[in-house]
Amino acid sequence: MPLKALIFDVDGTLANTERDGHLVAFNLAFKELGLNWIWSSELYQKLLEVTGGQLRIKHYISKYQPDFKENLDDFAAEAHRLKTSIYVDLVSSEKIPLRPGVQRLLLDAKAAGLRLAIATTTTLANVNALIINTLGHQALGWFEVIGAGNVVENLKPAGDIYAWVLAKMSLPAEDCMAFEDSNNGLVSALAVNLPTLITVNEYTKTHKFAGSLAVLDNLGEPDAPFELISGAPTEAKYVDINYLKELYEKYY
Ligand code: XBP
Ligand code: MG
Repeated sequence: MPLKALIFDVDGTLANTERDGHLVAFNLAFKELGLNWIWSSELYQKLLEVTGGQLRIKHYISKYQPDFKENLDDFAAEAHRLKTSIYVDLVSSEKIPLRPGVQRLLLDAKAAGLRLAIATTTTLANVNALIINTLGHQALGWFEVIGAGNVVENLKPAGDIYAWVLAKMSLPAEDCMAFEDSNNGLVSALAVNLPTLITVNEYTKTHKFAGSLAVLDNLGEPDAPFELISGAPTEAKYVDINYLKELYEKYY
């Protein structure tokens, strides 16, 4: 089939790292810095509209801590460095699991000869830690390109990170499919014309996802079918290469 590569977002798509990793790490970093800022899950859902940890911290301060006196750029950089090291420790010790169907689909895709890549806003160290601690060190080699936030100037929802990954793979968008969990991620993938399959999570289930291939609750497993939230009706019960082919052929 003409579909040659799958490009995965990380946070919220491969694992529920926003809720179980990033949010926890931001709060621990603030505590370690002697600040009494505690981001609730409800607040974090709103803050997620701003992608990238440093930008999110700056946005939070401008909106919710107007009396904060330190230099914003310097503070955000330092707090973010601390947050990243806390996150990496957390992911390495607590083992945030992959979402349903992720490992199975990656293995199926590899066996089918599909090329794999990652396009994320988060820091490379975070991606590496998650992959190593869920799939093992060797799995880093499954992804021929890992595009992480700071290699491009404009983070999602800009299309820069997907454009960067496509250029590195020397593939046109029509040979690939993207996997995302959020509207910011979808807008980023669509900016470079990548057909995109959505799996929602608790933070993104209210997003609209206009232009996606389909919206599912998760990728599903043979004994735990996905729920089709929107998109063309299908006989598929879980996302496998056949279902991807079905989506891809309907799209083109
Ligand atoms: C992920 C993000 C990131 C993470 C935190 O978005 O927005 O900011 O929340 O990671 P996406 P960093 O899933 O769309 O790529 O703190 O390392 O930025
Ligand atoms: Mg995401």
